Amino acid sequence: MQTQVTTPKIRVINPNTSASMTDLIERCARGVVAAGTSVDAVNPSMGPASIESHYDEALAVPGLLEEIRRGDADGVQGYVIACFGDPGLDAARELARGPVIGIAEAAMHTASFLGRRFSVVTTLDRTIGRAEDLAAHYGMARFCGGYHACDIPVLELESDPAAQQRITDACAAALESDGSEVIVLGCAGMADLCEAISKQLGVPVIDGVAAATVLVEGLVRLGLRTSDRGEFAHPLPKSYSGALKSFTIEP
Ligand code: 5HY
Repeated sequence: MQTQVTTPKIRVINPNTSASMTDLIERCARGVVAAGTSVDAVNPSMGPASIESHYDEALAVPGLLEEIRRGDADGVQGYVIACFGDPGLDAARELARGPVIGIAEAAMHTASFLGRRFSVVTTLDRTIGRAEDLAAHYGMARFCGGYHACDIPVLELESDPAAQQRITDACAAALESDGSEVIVLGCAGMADLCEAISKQLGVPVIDGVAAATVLVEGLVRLGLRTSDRGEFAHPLPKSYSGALKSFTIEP
């Protein structure tokens, strides 16, 4: 029997530095947790404005890890990494005291419970390789019928008045071409669209922010956290130098 935690304190980290996207993510996360769960969303002060390349992703990780350290100091019990590339997920698991879930892994696992096959609809074509690699890494590739881009850069999701329609059209085309039954939205910036698209297309549409938030809430309620044994044990004491000096792991 696990210890039940009655008031989970969850933090959703948007690893890009777009404060308006963080607000959207926080609204969506708050909309799905149980009464009594505290959830907030933050973004690092350093790093890329959006994440849509391997370069962006690598440079988003130090800021993300800084937020994990800050969260642990604030008494946060569980974390969501709210970017569909799940950047820094393994490192965050080593560092954080509580469980950490990425939105891609949460969305893909959730979709696999709801149909034989899901389709991923993401922003730019160049991010598809990362989604494919993650699906393979998570053992989810066999559930995935295809990966599709709607050709809208991350930061234009908010400003392009045609974005919702274009994403909906891409989802409809994906269901058709893949013979799939479920849609996974491939960007945290699409978090507010899943209900409308689901209503319009008549299939489950998964937003990873909502899925990861309720999954981590469940783990915290169960008193479960990342195992300290083996691969995800706390990083070994080590000094870091130069711009990364503050990342030194003290003995
Ligand atoms: C995301 N980029 O969820 C990803 C998604 C993408 O800044 N937040 C970002 O487009 O690959």
